[in-house]
Amino acid sequence: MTKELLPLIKGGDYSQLENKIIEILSPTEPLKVSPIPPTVYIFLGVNGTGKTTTIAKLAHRLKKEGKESLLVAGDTFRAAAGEQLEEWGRRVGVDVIKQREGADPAAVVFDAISAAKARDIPFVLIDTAGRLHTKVNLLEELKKINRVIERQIERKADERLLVLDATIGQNAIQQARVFLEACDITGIVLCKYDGTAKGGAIIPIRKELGIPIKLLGTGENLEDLMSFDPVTFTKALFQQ
Ligand SMILES: Nc1nc2c(ncn2[C@@H]2O[C@H](COP(=O)(O)OP(=O)(O)OP(=O)(O)O)[C@@H](O)[C@H]2O)c(=O)[nH]1
Ligand SMILES: [Mg+2]
Repeated sequence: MTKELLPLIKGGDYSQLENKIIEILSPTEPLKVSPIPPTVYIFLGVNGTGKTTTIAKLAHRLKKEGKESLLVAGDTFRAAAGEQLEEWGRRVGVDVIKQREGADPAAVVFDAISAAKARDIPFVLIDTAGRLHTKVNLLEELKKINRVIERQIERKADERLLVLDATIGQNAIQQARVFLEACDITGIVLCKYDGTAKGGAIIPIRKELGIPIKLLGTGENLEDLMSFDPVTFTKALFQQ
């Protein structure tokens, strides 16, 4: 908890504390859409936070809005990762660009953006391998992927989303710092918000690093994705 909030907690002034937290978490920002297609989103984070599932949910949401997307299996590291994304692609009804296991993820991304341009697909959603924020070589790989994107669309990926698990504790800000440094994160997706964890760890991330929270993952199914609302989120923090 940040220094500013401590006296409010100690004093038991919860309504003021609630307002202060809402203020910290506001304003909300929707996902950016580029006027020059394709709009490119890349999903990053440590292992098992919900990156691949979130991509499927977002593709599903876009499809319901009548917008096509292309999924990119940028996780060439884990054997089953590409198949997992392909399976989601089948369920959502969108195409997946994938190469063999062990391929250079930057090359997969290059192919995918070229394909999206050629086929006029407005959204490209890039999955990446889960990586510990302490592994320098893996962070270097992310930088390379981002350079390829930047060369191909002549701007950075429109959203560089750090996917966090709501159960994350003290470690959250450190993780966010490292990914911010490596990829200039533009937003947070907080997954597994349907469990008991309330995700309070995102407060210092927003306050100290200024990274907005954009989406909440609320389950394992395609419909389980919500836009972030600071008031609802904060009120839930104070409920038993
Ligand atoms: N309850 C719940 N489970 C989720 C949510 N998002 C993802 N999961 C589950 O969490 C597990 C990991 O999700 P993935 O999407 O594979 O996570 P990932 O970040 O791609 O994992 P790696 O590729 O291994 O780094 C799966 O069992 C998902 O079903 C969520 O919002 N709520
Ligand atoms: Mg994954």
